[in-house]
Amino acid sequence: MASETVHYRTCPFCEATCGLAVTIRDGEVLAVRGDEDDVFSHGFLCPKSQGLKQLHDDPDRLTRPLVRRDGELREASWEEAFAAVDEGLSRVLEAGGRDAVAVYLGNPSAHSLGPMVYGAAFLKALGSKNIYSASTVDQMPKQVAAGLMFGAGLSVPVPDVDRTDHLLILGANPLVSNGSLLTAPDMRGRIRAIRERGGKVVVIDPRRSRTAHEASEHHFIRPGTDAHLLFSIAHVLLAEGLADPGPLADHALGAERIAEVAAPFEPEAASAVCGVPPEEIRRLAHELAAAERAAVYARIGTTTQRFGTLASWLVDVLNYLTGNLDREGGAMFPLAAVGQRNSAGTGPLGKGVKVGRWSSRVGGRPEVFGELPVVGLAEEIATPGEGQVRALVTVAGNPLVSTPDAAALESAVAELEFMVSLDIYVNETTRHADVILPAPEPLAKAHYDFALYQLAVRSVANYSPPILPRPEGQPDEWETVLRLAAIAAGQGPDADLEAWDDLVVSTLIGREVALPGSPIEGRAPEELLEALGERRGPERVLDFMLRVGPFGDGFGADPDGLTFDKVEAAPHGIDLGPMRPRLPEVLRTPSGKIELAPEDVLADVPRLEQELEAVKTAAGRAQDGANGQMVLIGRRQLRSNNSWMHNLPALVKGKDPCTIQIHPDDAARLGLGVGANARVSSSVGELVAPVEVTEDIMPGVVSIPHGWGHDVPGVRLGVASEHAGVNSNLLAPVDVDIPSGNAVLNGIPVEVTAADREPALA
Ligand SMILES: Nc1nc2c(c(=O)[nH]1)N[C@H]1C(S)=C(S)[C@@H](COP(=O)(O)OP(=O)(O)OC[C@H]3O[C@@H](n4cnc5c(=O)[nH]c(N)nc54)[C@H](O)[C@@H]3O)O[C@H]1N2
Ligand SMILES: Nc1nc2c(c(=O)[nH]1)N[C@H]1C(S)=C(S)[C@@H](COP(=O)(O)OP(=O)(O)OC[C@H]3O[C@@H](n4cnc5c(=O)[nH]c(N)nc54)[C@H](O)[C@@H]3O)O[C@H]1N2
Ligand code: SF4
Ligand SMILES: [Mo]
Repeated sequence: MASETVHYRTCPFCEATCGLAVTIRDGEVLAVRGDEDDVFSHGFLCPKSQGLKQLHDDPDRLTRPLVRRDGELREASWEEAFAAVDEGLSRVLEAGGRDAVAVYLGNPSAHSLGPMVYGAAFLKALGSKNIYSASTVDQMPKQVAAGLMFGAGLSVPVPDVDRTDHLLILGANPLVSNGSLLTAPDMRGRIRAIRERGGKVVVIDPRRSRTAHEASEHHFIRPGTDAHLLFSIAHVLLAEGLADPGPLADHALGAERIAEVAAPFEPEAASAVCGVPPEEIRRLAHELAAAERAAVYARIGTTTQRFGTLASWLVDVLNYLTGNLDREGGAMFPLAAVGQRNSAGTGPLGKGVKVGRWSSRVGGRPEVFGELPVVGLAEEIATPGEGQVRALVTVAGNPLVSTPDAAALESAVAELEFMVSLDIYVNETTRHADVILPAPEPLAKAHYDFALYQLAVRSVANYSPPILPRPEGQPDEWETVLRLAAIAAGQGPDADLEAWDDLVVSTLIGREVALPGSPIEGRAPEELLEALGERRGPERVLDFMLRVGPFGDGFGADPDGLTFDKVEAAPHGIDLGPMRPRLPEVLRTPSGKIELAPEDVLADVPRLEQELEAVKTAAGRAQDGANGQMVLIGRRQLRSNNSWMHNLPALVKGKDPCTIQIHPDDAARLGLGVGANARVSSSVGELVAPVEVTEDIMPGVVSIPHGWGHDVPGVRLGVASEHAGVNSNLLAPVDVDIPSGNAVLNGIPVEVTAADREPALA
């Protein structure tokens, strides 16, 4: 009998980066447990961790490429598949130019070394303006706000949950999501600990979420109105002389503008819009100011809404006004061992961030961090003319489920001349592809949380090697990404990938030696390349980045510093301590100061004020509508991961999670009984799903989880199709937060009727 071995690795399925112990025998996965010795998660894990085993066992997971022949996706060899990609992409590039090929990068590409380390090389080789990602249905407003204030898009202050006494949470449900833009395994334990040490946790959410149940206090808020509430809290702090940024004031510009723009947002006025009573707004402000150490934290409920950038900006304005920015127990800047913009070279002076350097062809939508808002993808495909998108490359993404007006995007995608997907399933999106290139399962890939450690409450380094072999002939994911780069560069399907890998490393080295303040500033690139030795692939890149990073050995500058060898030799990870104050060196702004009042953000205040005025003049909020119309929000579920872990039996067993949650008063008013079906319609679509009546949702609001709707023709997801649910993004019209172009996915006006009745006339 073959012997069992236990391997320690980081879970790749969400932002929490839990350490897992995986037991293997004979290529079979026997068990997945929490790693008690993991320096960060100490044994914590959630049900999704079992996805490592279930994904390994899933017969629908692709291991060989599929190529469309006579209209059917059929198995092919890797050579045939890459030849087909070369033929398809070259044809479109030749006829339509670089912009004719669009790319969509999905969420798992931020959890996977291949796309993270080599994705940029592919995008550069392609040279298309039509780059899209899940970021513009997610956190882009926070990146825009933080980028403009602090000088880098990932300079996002993170609540120091382990040392705070007061945590104000808006639009996040970390007990279910396990934290986002906040890498901290076991958020339940960390939130409980705040209360156990006498602190307070306050949740603002249109739904009494699991996190709200665990908190000291919860307030309902009308969807999409967080900027009003946050402005009003700022207003109270400033009007009552409670604002006290202390030594932060030396590092900031523009404080006087905040008092100006906050002036109209008196609690009575803001309350009429957001629904939080004025005396409660005052109390929230007073308690925030009085707390010894407090942090304001907001997530996706506040970014995927009409005023995402204003809300995201105001969160850090409050952290500043209360003196809690960059202070232990407040909102702090993490220090990652690898790849962090805000620790490369020296601050506080830097180039800062510019948005809108170019715009999309059809919608004139401004660029953000080198990409275009994904709400514009359908129109770029569907609208003829020069620069029309005729081919699409998806990498670890399912935009036909995850992005607004899903029906319009589907019709557009069906008309493409060519589509290739780097994915693991034939799902709602990839069923349209001409070629599917399967990525290896997570256990057959190396892992290092490059992106998420930049948002972690402790500095951690942890590398996981592959522990299972890849099927014969299957390239690693990073090799496939580089293969796509070579094809995009016109080198055909058989280019020498080693040369590409060398090029990527050499480019990084070249940039770093030219960077003032780098530990290797001015050194000879050849010498450094040689010092990296025989290693290749992402491990060599990681070695380089670790060594030039803030904890690195600097290629000799600090012999005790980190190298890849040291990190590899620590299977439970290396803990490098809690967050520490980083101002002003963390800044990379043109002024060298925190830019508290960026014009690009303030430009959206008049739009918010219009809403305030509209309510004052009793015209009512357009968004809430008249005639008992409701608004739609989403929700995440513990056993789900956006649109894609629904083919794993352990995660979908039990009762149907894809329900319409509605308050008992609304259900009674609309004649919706428990278990009945309701029809929900919006300006762009409609769907029918079972009703779940609950006091946990605010009257006037309905909630449907995103990521479902698997019963469409052509998908090859046996289990998920039996637990299909409905696609909530059929209801989301194309509507954006203006400064960031991020989609509005919460606060969508809808009409709800009993499904057995005729829908109201459109
Ligand atoms: N209404 C509504 N819509 C939303 C949201 C919401 O809250 N409400 N949330 C938004 C958010 S935050 C996000 S991040 C997006 C997610 O949007 P997407 O990133 O488009 O969708 P995912 O469901 O994450 O799809 C992941 C895809 O990656 C594939 N995959 C999984 N693992 C791997 C791998 O290792 N390699 C490769 N190559 N492929 C892999 C899966 O098969 C799947 O096709 O959805 C957004 N959409
Ligand atoms: N189990 C599980 N974990 C996940 C995911 C998953 O699908 N399943 N997805 C991962 C991804 S990609 C991400 S981005 C993160 C997201 O992580 P979180 O941001 O924590 O995500 P949610 O659980 O959707 O929490 C958002 C909350 O915002 C509330 N909300 C909706 N509209 C508004 C509003 O207008 N104002 C306010 N104040 N609140 C509002 C919702 O009711 C909900 O409780 O989770 C990640 N983790
Ligand atoms: S919380 Fe996230 S990282 Fe931890 S086990 Fe669950 S899915 Fe994996
Ligand atoms: Mo996300």
